[in-house]
Amino acid sequence: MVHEDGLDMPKIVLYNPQEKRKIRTPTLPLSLLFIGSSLEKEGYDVKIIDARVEDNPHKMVLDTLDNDTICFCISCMTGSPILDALKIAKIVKEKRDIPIIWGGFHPSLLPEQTIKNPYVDAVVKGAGEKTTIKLVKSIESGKFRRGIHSGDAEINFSRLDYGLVDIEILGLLTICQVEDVL
Ligand code: B12
Repeated sequence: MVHEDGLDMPKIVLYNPQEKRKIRTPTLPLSLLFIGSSLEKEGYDVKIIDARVEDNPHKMVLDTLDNDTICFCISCMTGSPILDALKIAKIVKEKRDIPIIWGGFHPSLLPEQTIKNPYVDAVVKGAGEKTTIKLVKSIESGKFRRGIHSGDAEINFSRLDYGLVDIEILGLLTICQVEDVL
């Protein structure tokens, strides 16, 4: 995207990770559409890659990353998406050393655990439309701070059954466990 003054707008790539099982009925990646829409309104060039439905999402990411890309954002649920999310985060870091921002249900549930991973530069805990803009602006001004950032609002955890059980007993992947797989 080219701005009216002729300069390329900073690009932000948003990624929805792949699940182990193939989804039968694709749904819209609502979380990223919300985040992407608010970034686009601020003038950023937003690319959403939904790995649940693409044949070769990692190649798409590599083809999309360029010198205008200032950060990579991942939305992640608990479970197998974490594995793909960490793989792509590693691939991105190896190609370009840009901040990787994680948000969505899993990072919001376990922010302290999530931020310990070297492929996580920032965790947004909760709703992210305004917070992502603040983070992106801090990257542009060189004031980006690694760590956990409170989102615009708490996510409604009232029906969040997985948050109430021990996920290790369930055998689900956690960010720290997956680190060893890579
Ligand atoms: C609607 C819904 C669905 C729909 C999806 C429709 C669609 N088009 O996407 C359907 C029925 C298909 C579905 C399926 C599943 N769902 Co569902 N779903 C929901 C529900 C009710 C709302 C989610 C939603 O779309 N919210 C609206 C969006 C805009 O909000 P959001 O996702 O929270 O995103 C905001 C923040 O999280 C944050 N954010 C999100 N991503 C990112 C990324 C970055 C970088 C940043 C900064 C911020 C950020 O900012 C966003 C905007 O404010 C939630 C429960 C709830 N209370 O929210 C469960 C929920 C998300 N689902 C859940 C699960 C488990 C699943 C399934 C795995 C179920 C299954 N066994 O198949 C599948 C997975 C599908 C997939 N991978 O996409 C769990 C996740 C638990 C967890 N710990 O991760 C939840 C929390 C339900 C629950 N109580 O257990 N789901």
